[in-house]
Amino acid sequence: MTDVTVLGLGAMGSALATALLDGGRSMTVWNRTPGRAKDLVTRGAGAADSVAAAVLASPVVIACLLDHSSVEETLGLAVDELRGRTLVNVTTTTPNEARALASWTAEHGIDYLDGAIMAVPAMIGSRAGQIFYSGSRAAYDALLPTLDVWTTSEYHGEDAGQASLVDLAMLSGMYQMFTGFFHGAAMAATMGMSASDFAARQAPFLAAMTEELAGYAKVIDGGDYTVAGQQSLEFSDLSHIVRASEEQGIDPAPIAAVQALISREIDAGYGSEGLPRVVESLRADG
Ligand code: FVH
Repeated sequence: MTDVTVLGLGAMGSALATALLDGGRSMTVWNRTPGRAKDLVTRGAGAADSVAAAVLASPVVIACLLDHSSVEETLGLAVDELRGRTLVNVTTTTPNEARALASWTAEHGIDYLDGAIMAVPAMIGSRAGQIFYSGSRAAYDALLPTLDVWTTSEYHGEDAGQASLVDLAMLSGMYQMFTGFFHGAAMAATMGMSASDFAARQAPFLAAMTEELAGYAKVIDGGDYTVAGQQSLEFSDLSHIVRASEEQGIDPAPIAAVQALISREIDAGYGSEGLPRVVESLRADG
């Protein structure tokens, strides 16, 4: 028997396994395509040639595969062997996919903890990243010393979907920021400005604008978008940015999507209310 089993030795799975070995855990590993365990085996890990054998080797099984379907496919190969064990699934899934796995594992007597990794492989083994967890509180509490080997851990409740929800909500903000930069760089390029020159301007500006988020959050949590001192939706009309993008021959899609949310609230009669009211437009659409 070993302390933990790791299913999946891709870029992230390998980093997680390596950190656990560095942290003194004994380990059994499995990967769909053989041949990815060499370095880990050299360092003392056991390599199983089937999912079932890998699961039987440890009381705790960690799945770091590609997506929900790969997890379902892999776990389906060792349902009986998983019974009575703890499964920590750190594969990226949606909240409902995590909840479906929690239901499935409950039916099969498996203790389930879902994890969402807010880190790249290079950050594993340092305090630079975060991994959010949700699902079995007992499993989280029992495994925390092991989970902390990877990076900082944060528990978000018994609803197995919560960790993924926080993760994907934060990633949504990040990718929309990136897309805003890409759009701005495309506009600036039409005047001959390089993306690097644009980034040198945009990065400090965006960093400064993140100071606004706490104020917007306070209004949203308070639910009163008429609070004085806010930038109104009417003042936030962005149609001139949309037109400027089109005039320069750049697809305005990202900024047009923002303008559509603002226009929806203005058309509904809330033009004098604050910009954060866009949240209500999104909730209405949700
Ligand atoms: N890499 C990153 O920076 C991100 C950071 C945030 C979290 N993600 C998530 O971590 C999961 C694994 O990501 P990864 O980067 O390790 O991905 P790959 O290197 O492509 O490895 C994928 C492993 O999954 C195995 N696999 C794929 N499909 C199946 C399947 N149908 N059955 C069994 N295993 C499968 C694959 O095996 P193989 O291709 O070597 O045979 C790899 O072991 C992921 O959810 C990210 O969103 C990483």
